[in-house]
Amino acid sequence: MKSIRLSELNQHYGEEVVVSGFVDNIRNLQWVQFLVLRDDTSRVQVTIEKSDEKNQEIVELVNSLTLESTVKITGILHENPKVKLNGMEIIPSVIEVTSTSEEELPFSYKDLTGVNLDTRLDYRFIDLRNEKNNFIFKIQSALVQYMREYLYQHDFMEIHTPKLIGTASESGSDVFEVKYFDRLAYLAQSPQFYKQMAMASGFNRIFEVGPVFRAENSNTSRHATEYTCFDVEFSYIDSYCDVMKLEAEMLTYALKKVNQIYGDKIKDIYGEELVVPTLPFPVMKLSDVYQELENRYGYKVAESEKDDLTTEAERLCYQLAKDKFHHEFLFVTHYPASKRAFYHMRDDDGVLQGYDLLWRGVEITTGAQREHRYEEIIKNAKEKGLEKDVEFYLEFFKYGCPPHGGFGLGVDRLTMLLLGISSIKEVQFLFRGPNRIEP
Ligand code: AMO
Repeated sequence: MKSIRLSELNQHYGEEVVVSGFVDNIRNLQWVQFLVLRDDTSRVQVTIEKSDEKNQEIVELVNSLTLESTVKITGILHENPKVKLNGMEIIPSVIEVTSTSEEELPFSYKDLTGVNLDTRLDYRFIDLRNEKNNFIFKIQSALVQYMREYLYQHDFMEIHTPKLIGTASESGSDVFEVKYFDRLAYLAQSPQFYKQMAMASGFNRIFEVGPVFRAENSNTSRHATEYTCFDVEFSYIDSYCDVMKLEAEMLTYALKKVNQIYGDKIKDIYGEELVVPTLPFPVMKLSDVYQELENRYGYKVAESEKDDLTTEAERLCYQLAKDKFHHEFLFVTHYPASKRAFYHMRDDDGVLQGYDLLWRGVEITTGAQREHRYEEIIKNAKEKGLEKDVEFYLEFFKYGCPPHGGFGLGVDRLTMLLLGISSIKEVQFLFRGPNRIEP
């Protein structure tokens, strides 16, 4: 017999069932033993009458069983309203130990107060047994599932681009080198060039969800050296506004779905209200953002810093978005071209055709219409002194390439903001940062 998932037990009252999971708790009383079994979906009580002759073997086994061992249990499932845990219990006929846990865990994962984050990350597999931590990944999975679903519905296809690359993809400085036989290779900082290559290949509408690598020595709460990027690229757009529109619609679709399924749980477990955004998302020019931040909140920065959003300005943008637009998202446009990647298109007046998207005061996306005209892209690359490094990329534009654009959305940051978790370390399955590449 196959094990039944614990959340599905309520369809099997009165039947013999087989269940498998971790030993979550044992209460050994004078006349009875209660064992609580846990799988990834729920928990169930297993009740063993000590006085029953035929239970002697099971009683002895439970006497020596350690918490967090795994077991497979066969028994009859009874509906029993007196049992606090889901109103049911299993009366076992067989308990088979499938793995034995050591008695002392490195820490008690059920109550993590006071447990050092580094210790938790060292034993992440224990830390993730905590219900709240485990749940992060269910929600992240749903979020990505529904973003994908939106794109599939709009005729996008998923591609997989290489992560081992011969030349640095965006800028030389933030790239990890790897030894590649008798030469050097690099870990891709972004699928940027390859998603644009897909446009030159006539693919028209693509996306990719994959790892990207950044050799940034920054120890902030929202930077990792490896993270998951949700990258989208599509052709025959008229302007970067088409890109912003698609992204806003995709996010709204996914957040609405996640809210339907998990909204209450997110509020219960993380205390965070999921506000499904309204369309369209508000848009502001960078210079107007600084003007409003000064007018409304007295926030001033030196002119020389106004070519990008400072971390504090980003943070204040949450307040601004709420006060001005009753929204949590804000698109910021009109960044100076000098500060942005060479592949972003500029209009005839040199205005950059790209944007950042902020949610709850944190940048989650960079997007743009790309420069697809061969002469122009060469000019832009030369201006940044990159024409040699990106020679292979420039070829993509020589033989016809549709106008196109796209964006890259940080999945880890998105998860963090959705659940109101303050550090990226807690939402990555395994955090990677300047001081951590283990386990
Ligand atoms: P960008 O470099 O802005 O753009 O990255 C896109 C998004 O990825 C997230 N992000 C990070 N998340 C965690 N740790 C980091 N170190 C980190 N760096 C960035 C952010 C960011 O908005 N090629 C362009 C995208 C495009 O134009 O399509 C790019 O990679 O959420």
